[in-house]
Amino acid sequence: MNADITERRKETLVNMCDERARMLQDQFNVSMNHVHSLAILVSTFHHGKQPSAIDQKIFAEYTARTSFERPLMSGVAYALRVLHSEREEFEKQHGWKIKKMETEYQSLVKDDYNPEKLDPSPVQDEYAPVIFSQETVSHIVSIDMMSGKEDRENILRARATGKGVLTSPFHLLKSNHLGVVLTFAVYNTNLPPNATAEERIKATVGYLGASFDVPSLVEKLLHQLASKQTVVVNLYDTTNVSAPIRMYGPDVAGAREIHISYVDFGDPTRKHEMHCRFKHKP
Ligand code: WA2
Repeated sequence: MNADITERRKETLVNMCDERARMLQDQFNVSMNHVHSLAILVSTFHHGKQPSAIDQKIFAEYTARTSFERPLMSGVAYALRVLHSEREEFEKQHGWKIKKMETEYQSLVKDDYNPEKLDPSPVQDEYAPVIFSQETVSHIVSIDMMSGKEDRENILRARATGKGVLTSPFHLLKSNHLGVVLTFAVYNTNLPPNATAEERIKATVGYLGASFDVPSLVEKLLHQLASKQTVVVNLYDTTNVSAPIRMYGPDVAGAREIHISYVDFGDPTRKHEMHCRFKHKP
């Protein structure tokens, strides 16, 4: 009898956790597909048209009006690939300098954060300054995305693979939350699926990226399910099995009776898990 109740309770937890993990995964997947199609939009109407049909105003309007298609993204932006030999001309044309990303966590969350005050990017072989942004992430315009460790790794992996790639969780600019960035490379030709990494790198013209502010967007998603009184949900990046990173939820170290549901965010090099437990003992 008692065993029966325990068994049913366990089954309920499994179902609730799997449902939440699946919802998060599906919303991420549709958001990712839409970011991919934005990369193709920029390729077609910015790089594929002379003169370009996209400027900051059009990009901001289009991305705001289509934000419902990307429920898990807090903002999208486009960074252009600029070689060092092109830097001077690029800066003159845009009327601003390519800036270095400020990665000191404290300076990112302080209230007087102001991209105008950032230092110019030091000399590099190439840069990835943001030229178009959704209004929600306008603070990253003019920043060299290759000057941030996580963004840089994502850019290099995205352009070599042609796939959508995800960073590890890190502190996003102007946010006190952990987040992840999703990046798609934009190429100057329609590359075949079997193109080599060198062919891809050579054809790269820019990077379309989206930021996923994990705590606020997962909270919003789970809120829609009206069962927050019952179940405690945590999301972890478990790419490094011996050092999981808690991306969402309270510190529940040593909690018993948890159920683990796997979440696939579409980048096979990253692993994520949702851990669920009941709030109250039986
Ligand atoms: N977007 C928003 N906030 C951030 C961030 C980012 N990266 N990096 C740190 N905080 C334009 O991959 C190219 C977006 C990077 C794309």
